[in-house]
Amino acid sequence: MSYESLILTIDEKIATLSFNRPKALNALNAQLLNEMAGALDEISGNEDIKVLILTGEGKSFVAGADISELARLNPIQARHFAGAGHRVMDRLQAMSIPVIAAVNGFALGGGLEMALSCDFIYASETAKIGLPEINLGIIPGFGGTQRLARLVGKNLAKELIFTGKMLSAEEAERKGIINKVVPADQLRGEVIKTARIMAAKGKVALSAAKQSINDGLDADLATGCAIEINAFALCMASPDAKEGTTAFLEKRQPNFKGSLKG
Ligand code: CO8
Repeated sequence: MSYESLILTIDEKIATLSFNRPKALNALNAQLLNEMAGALDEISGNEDIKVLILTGEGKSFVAGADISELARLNPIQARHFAGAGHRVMDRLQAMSIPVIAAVNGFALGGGLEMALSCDFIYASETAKIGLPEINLGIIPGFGGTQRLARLVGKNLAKELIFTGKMLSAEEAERKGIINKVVPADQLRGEVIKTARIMAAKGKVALSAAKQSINDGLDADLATGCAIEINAFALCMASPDAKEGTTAFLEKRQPNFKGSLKG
């Protein structure tokens, strides 16, 4: 499929989806969200893809929802738009493969909410993140009040959302929002290095680990551990468990070929 507001490239089991509205700092409009839903379908349907990277063209990751569109919405339309955004964020979070946000510049409002829906964030030293919706008289509407509070705790989330202030990448790293900060010209290389490490693992195990962590965090510890036990058993049903343990015993590198499609 071809997209207007996105660029999708696939290279050695790693897909990169790049937001491509650089003149509007990749602001999320209805068309981009629609295309995103289609692109996530395309990526999910491609069994060869083992890792997804999200990034942005130009000096921004995503500077938020498109304010010129937002300004025209009545409450019913706003509900639809927020719903469409939530569906994309939920979809990203539920992808069976790891998703890395490579934040190359501004990740504000809906842009930070997009990054928070990924599995983790790497960023360039020049990146700036925040939830500045309060400055527009609104609140985060694509999951920010929920995902940021779950990631950093309610008090820091409240401070960031109530003030709308931007954090530098280094500050966000110190606060546990970003995993790694690198010079801008090294961001792509660092993200690819980590993506390649993960792409060499078994798809079933990656998916089971992701689902256990995500589902377990929304549950009490006993339920989370029960989720893990079942996910572990599922891994043993995959040929990858046999391959991984055999490769170790034979002192060779494993070659994982397990599929989520059975
Ligand atoms: N929407 C639309 N256009 C934007 C946006 C945006 N979010 N951000 C930047 N642009 C446009 C600018 O209008 C400008 O366009 P033009 O060249 O035609 O004037 C162009 O991008 C370049 O921007 P700037 O000239 O402002 O660039 P600067 O480097 O000076 O500033 C900033 C960069 C600081 C990022 C600044 O552009 C800014 O503050 N942008 C808005 C950030 C923001 O408030 N984001 C939150 C948006 S609201 C949101 O995300 C809600 C999500 C939930 C929605 C729920 C649905 C109901």
